[in-house]
Amino acid sequence: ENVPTGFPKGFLWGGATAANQIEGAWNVDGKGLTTAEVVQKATDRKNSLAMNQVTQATIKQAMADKTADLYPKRRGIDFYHRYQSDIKLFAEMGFKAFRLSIAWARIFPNGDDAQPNEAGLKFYDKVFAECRKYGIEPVVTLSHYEMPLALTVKQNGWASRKTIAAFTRYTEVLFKRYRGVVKYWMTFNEINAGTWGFTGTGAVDDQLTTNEKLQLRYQALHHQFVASAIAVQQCHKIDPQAKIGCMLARMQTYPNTPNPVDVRAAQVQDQLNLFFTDVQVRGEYPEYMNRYFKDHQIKLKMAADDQAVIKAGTVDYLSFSYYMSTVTAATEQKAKTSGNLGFGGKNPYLKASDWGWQIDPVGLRITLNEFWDRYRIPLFVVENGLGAVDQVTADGKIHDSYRIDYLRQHILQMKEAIKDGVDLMGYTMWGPIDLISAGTSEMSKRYGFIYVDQDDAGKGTLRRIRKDSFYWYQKVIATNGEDL
Ligand code: P53
Repeated sequence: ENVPTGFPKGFLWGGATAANQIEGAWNVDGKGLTTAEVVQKATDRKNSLAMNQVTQATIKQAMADKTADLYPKRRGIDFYHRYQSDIKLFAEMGFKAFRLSIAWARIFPNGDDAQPNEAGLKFYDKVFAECRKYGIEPVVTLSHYEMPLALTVKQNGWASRKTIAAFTRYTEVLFKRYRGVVKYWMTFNEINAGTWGFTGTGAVDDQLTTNEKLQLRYQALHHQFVASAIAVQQCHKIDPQAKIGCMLARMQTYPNTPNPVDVRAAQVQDQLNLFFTDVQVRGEYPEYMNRYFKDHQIKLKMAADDQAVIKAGTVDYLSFSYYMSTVTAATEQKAKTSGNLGFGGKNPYLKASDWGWQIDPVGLRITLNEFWDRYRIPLFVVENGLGAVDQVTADGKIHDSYRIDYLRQHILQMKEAIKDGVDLMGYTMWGPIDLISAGTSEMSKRYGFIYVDQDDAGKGTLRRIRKDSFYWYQKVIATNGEDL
């Protein structure tokens, strides 16, 4: 009788987005340019990292360009002007939660301005009020794959320790302004993406060797850990009712064969992923990373009290994205996935999306169980979904049964995990409304329940259309996950 039967009451069903992928309005109301807005659309759908690893030279070029033509994250889907009708559509689906991020550069255009930009704050005031109107809980990411570009130009973003102070000034403004308004926060989106060289870390590598890049990125990440821990403490102090989490891109991996050397390789791969939550949940650098740092000639510079700060700033809940799983082998695998991130081997038991992301619903149950065993704090799936090409049919509709299948399978496995005893707070699927892809900056990689009429070149009416999955998710929420 101690086995739960399904999703708990108050489960946070909803959807997740990021400022730079939806807002547009990149140069209005005092907003500064962000690191996301200097990234061009990927020329190769299956290699997104290349585009996201910008250099000081590509930044210069982008800054000289005052149009959004080549930079899709400058235009988004015009949420900035359409937030009322978009949130209304979320409410129509019955959303209990809407995850969004605040664009740091709307609040501090240069990152280190003397005063916050009131017009930027006003925008989020309105968005949160709109959510509240429908009883939708805003779940807010403080920094989602972007930061004020000026900080990157001036001090190479998170590579500089000075960025900690800039960030914590920003977060203090937010916690004070939204005390009692925002109950759920998270610090850095997919903090581990810092090792992939995503611009979100702000770290720009021109001609560095592999180990030099790792050195720079892990140092930048150390600064982010400290900044995150300070933000956690600020949040608790300013609004004791609020909860604040970390956010990991979970990369569930399996050994390529039962050969112990493969099993060990998978374990190491897993540690490199769990390192981030180990620091942010347990409040300590794990020993296994000392060895990794030594092997890669990485030497982290830490201030005397950094470790104490990290220890005092552990998170209230663990949120993560889950899209796929990978396979790890001790020796270089021949069968690579064609995934756009280029990591991990092919799993013969799984199918992949058109972007090479291997679809693995059971992996979500495994991940949830592992997290719960390891950390024993509430878990929150804040991203999961299928990027696919959608067709508008002659009847003006979008019959996205493949998306419904993907989501249904994953929700079923979450339910199993809850029955396994996992404490799961909610599920905000990724991209409830079509948006600009983080990895490739394509519009045609669509995740939404709501179709947006815009193509990769930015052409289209921006009209919103409910897909089949819209009505399906509405029913899922109405039945608290019973009718799938
Ligand atoms: P896109 C890679 C692997 C896992 C999550 O991604 C990732 C990425 C980035 O490509 O990013 C998260 O748009 C991210 C979102 C992003 C979403 O997953 O590349 O937090 O901003 O849009 C999906 O298909």
